[in-house]
Amino acid sequence: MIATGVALAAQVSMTFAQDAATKEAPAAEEAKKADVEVTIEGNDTMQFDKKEFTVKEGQTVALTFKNVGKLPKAAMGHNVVIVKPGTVIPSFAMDCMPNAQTTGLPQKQEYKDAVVASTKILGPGESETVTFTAPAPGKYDYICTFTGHFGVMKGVMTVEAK
Ligand SMILES: [Cu+2]
Repeated sequence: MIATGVALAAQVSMTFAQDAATKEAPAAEEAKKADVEVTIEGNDTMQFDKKEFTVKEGQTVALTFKNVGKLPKAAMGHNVVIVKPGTVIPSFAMDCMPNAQTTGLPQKQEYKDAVVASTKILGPGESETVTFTAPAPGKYDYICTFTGHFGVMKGVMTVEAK
């Protein structure tokens, strides 16, 4: 009787575990739930195909970034990092350089705090979707933080009031 009870308990907890796994929706599902979808491409000539986009405060934004280039990631990796208004871009980008092959994110706390949304550094043919809530109205710069790219790979996200 006791043994049966243990077996039953084990079965129940396994079922719960499966339920939890099913609830973790993949990136594509997340994107569908977003209020707005934005896709940006980066290429081998260090260009974003989209230099500006506009969203509304409070919207859920699914941002997909694709590296459509062919050059190896070590030479021509790209990401998208959106930063708060007032961020000094050259200083911010310099602080990201040590992570140019991985996250592309800054080291210093003040710059970490300035990040609104970011993808990791992507190699050729890779893409990533990140979902975030559009912050307060304003103009938000976005750049690629791969070493030396921020000067040309840049754009502006405009957030309008609701
Ligand atoms: Cu880049």
